[in-house]
Amino acid sequence: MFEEIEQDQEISEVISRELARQRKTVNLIASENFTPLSVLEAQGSILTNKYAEGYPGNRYYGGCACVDEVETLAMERARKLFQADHANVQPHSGSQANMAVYMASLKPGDVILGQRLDHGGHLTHGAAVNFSGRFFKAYGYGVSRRTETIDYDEVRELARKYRPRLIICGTSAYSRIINFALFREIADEVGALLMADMAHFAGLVAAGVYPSPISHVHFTTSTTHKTLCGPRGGLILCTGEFAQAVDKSVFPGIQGGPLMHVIAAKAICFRIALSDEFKEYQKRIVDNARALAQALGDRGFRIVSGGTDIHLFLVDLTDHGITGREAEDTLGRVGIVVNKNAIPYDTRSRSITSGIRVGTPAMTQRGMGKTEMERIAEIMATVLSDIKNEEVATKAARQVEELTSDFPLYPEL
Ligand code: DSN
Repeated sequence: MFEEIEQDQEISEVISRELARQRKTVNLIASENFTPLSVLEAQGSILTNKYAEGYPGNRYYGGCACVDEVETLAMERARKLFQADHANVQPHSGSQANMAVYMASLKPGDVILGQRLDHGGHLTHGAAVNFSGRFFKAYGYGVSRRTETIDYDEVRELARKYRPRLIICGTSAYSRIINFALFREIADEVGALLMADMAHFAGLVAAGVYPSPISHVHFTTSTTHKTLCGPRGGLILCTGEFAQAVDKSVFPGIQGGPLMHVIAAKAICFRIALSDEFKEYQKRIVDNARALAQALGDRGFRIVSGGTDIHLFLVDLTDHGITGREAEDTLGRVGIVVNKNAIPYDTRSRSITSGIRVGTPAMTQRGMGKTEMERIAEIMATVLSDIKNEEVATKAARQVEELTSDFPLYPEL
């Protein structure tokens, strides 16, 4: 139809360069992953052409028989995977999943209590710059200065003081297991509803290597592209009593037509996540995170809270006299990709920070194990201990290239 103009050299050239970048770099961004080809194919499929506002069997458009099957499969698989009463697979993102739960359970101006962003929480858990902090009266709990783990006494104290309608647990930069039962006890004491945001560790939950929040909370939200390694998107799980409210909140509350190509890709990812291979993969992610944290610790880097139970950890660079931004830039130049991240009680701004966040889902997906974690730690430590040394950087870049070439990425592409 548009044969001439369809050949978009500019964009295809950039995509090729991005594929080369992904192949050649050590990706330690904790929230990123390499999705299987079957997921990529579904996302690029003709399902993108279909409007399907509504839910299976109850749409506002004709011609929905096939997409109804797709969405029903995705919902069934999500429920089975996480042992949940109800699944809504339509949220376009984790942020929209959270918004939908808030709209289902709160009125504007209601009080919410979530983990502070600068203590490992998430923007949508009540940050002042986010809708969650603007539409609702948000209070934040943090981690203890001594242990750098959630201070449950503070959570209880704040809950008693502010009587939130909704308490939010779940994190994006916190490496320890969350005590969902204790959160529920606190929520029940003050008559609050409880939501867990498992966007980061959903894959670990699916594999049974992290406790499931499902039986403790009223709502669970997630993304599908982090440890779950599916398409970019969101997911809501809830108890039966909130099923209708959540569905109405997603559509027509905050979204229009669902992205059926993405929902198909979510269904594929949930099926993969039910497999034994996936469980093994999730275990290896955590083993690798522990190995990498240990190896960096052995080389003099302070790991926030002293280690990790999950797929990520924070490194405090204060003693090395460098900022998170400098570390991100320096490592980036040698092909190791991380993000600067605030550490608890950070004295630097969010755009500078005193730490970096390090995660292992992506490199574990490429087949790397403990030996490679040692090599990566050695390269990182050498580079970060001498950030201005060009010779060190050149040698490190060569080592990264050698390492990544041993673990081919998307050879079919
Ligand atoms: N941007 C995600 C992360 O990197 O953790 C959270 O939304």
